[in-house]
Amino acid sequence: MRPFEKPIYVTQPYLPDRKAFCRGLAEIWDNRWLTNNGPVLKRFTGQLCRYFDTQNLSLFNNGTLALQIGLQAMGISGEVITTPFTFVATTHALYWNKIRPVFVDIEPDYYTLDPDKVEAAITPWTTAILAVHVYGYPCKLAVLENIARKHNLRLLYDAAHAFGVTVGGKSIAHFGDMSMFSFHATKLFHSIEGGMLTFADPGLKTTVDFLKNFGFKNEVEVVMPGTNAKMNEMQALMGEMVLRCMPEIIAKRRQLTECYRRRLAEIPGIKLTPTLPQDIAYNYAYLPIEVDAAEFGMSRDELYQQLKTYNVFTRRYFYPLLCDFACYKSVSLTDPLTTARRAADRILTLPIYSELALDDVERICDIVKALCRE
Ligand code: T4K
Repeated sequence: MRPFEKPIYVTQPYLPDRKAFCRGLAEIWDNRWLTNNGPVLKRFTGQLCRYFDTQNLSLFNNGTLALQIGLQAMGISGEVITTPFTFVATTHALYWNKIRPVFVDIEPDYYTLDPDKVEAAITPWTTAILAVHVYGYPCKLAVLENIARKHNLRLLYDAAHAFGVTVGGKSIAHFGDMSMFSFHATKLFHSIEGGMLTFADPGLKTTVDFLKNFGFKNEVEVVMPGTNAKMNEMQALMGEMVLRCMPEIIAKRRQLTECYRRRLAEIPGIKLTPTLPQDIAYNYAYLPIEVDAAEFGMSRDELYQQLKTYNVFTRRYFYPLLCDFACYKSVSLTDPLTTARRAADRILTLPIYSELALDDVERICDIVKALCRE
């Protein structure tokens, strides 16, 4: 097998037509309005309100600050039950709010928070659950909702990966008290950098909007110690141009995913996630596979290294577990996190992005197959 001529990364940002983007830039030049709630941002916000069928949303310069501000706006404190199997920003957002993360295990099919473990981890200090729709796979929404209601906890979702996902025909943004979406360049939907909060309580809008703009109510009144987390006009322009292409982006990713799943199913030691329930419209954000070293004949880490020699740059999202990072090692664990550890040691996320050719996917699968030493 020959290596790829050019590197194949785990992802590449979708780029809209350059001429069309330049026309949009010309409009920004003409406006001479670059940030601070400019006309493009207002237009983009309106488009997202229609896309998500809600007025209860606010845009940010990135997802991490959106989550930090969301937690602050909701007044979350004490302990929050969360997953260790996610990107580090999920827990950072808790820490920046002086909230103690309580890591509990994930379920083995889609790697989202295990509701059975959540209930056991509730203490008198627990105020909320922060679950992650990891890889865009919806959490166990109804069960988490019931637990949250029963114990009077707030329910927040890190939906960084879940743009475009619907459950029962309803956007994933409509579940729980609040959801955060990341619009980072590596996401299937992006605005270069960016983020969004959606929330059930319309009363939160004023607070989150104050918090992202220094707490300014008007030129002379600052009503809370806010920060600067505003989305600018260039980000909003990229966002609105990518938004128009979402149906094609998702359709292409679906095609690539189907090809991967068909080809990888025949390789011993490669485990794919189960087919999603019918009521979920997935966004094909990531392509995680589990590598069983004994069956495949090579560990996940060996496969990751071997693929690099073919110019294929996969990622071990999410390894190490957050609780194993130096800055979170002191967090005491009450759960052995068995499934999360297993996932962190075995999962590899394969390249997926809309410009990836089907032939390239076939070739990546050929390489994986050739590396298998069952
Ligand atoms: N919660 C969750 C669950 C998240 O996954 C994230 C972010 C957040 C919260 C926080 O949201 P943001 O504040 O970021 O909006 C990337 C992203 O930077 C990060 O946004 C993302 N999750 C995370 C899963 O992945 P890295 O360190 O893996 O990115 P990097 O630079 O290694 O990029 C990955 C690959 O993408 C590169 O190998 C090449 C390709 N790439 C990347 C960029 C930036 C390009 O081809 N072009 C590009 O412009 O974190």
